[in-house]
Amino acid sequence: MKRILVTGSLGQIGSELVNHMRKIYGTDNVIATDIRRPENNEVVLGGPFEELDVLNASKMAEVAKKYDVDTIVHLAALLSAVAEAKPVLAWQINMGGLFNALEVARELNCKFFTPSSIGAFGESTPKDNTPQDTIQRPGTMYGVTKVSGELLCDYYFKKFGVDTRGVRFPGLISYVAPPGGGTTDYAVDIYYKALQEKSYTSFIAEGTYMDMMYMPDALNAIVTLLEADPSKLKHRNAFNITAMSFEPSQIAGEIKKHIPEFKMSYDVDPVRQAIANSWPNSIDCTAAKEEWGFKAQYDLPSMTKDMLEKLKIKLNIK
Ligand code: AKB
Repeated sequence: MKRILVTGSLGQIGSELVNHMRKIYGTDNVIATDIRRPENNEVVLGGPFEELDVLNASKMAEVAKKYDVDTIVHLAALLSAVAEAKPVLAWQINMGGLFNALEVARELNCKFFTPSSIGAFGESTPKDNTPQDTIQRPGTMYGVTKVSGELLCDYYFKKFGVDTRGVRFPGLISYVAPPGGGTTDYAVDIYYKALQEKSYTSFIAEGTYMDMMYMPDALNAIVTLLEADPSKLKHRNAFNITAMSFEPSQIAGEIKKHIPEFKMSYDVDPVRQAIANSWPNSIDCTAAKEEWGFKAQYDLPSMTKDMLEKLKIKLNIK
């Protein structure tokens, strides 16, 4: 990879991936794009940045040509809860943006990465140790766009030879940028509230298991998969990956080890709870391990320790 175009660079993943890739591939070789251009933002100021709405196909092609990119990381998408509230917009952005990005990749012969999600599974999917290849009949618009996206990326690989690769991300936890509109967001919010208020009201019910991953492991996974030897990839779109599976009282228990006065209560949001109920409890990532050496470093205790340390600094809490 010489030059990488990233869409949705100011979202939860992009805010960290762009800096991570700029360190690996060189500042000028990672072109960050987003629909907005905030002032005093590290991603905007730290290297090449272009304002880009992913629904503007000609502008996307123009930017890709201007920088002579050979890789596209397409991140711009609506998350599950927002997509359920705005299903038409979610279809337009998640599918329209992906289609435009794939077309640019086809025209310019680019390597391509886009994330799928545990949201690509549904009620009829086996819940525990969910296999790589299994039933995918999601009941949410987010899930519909994620399964369709996986199929579209496979199609572009088979039909046009575009080197498409993807993972099914679990809930991603980070202290840099908030996720904004997902079902797994409680597992990020809880750390902020634990430090700021010593209490948290969870919108996800006790006993609801979902897969999760700390952002450093997610960033490594993207780069490792993009660098993987294509001859080893039996699957492409998209690999199950996970680092841990927990339910709300377990993350609360882990936080209590650092903040003993921390209190957890519940006020369940029926929409997000229904989405969570339709997702796996835990997924099997054997294919990712075998085909490109996926490995996660962080578990719940080590992630919690790091999150609390980093957030204390960010929030200026003594
Ligand atoms: C969401 O909750 O929507 C995302 C996801 C698991 O895809 N974090």
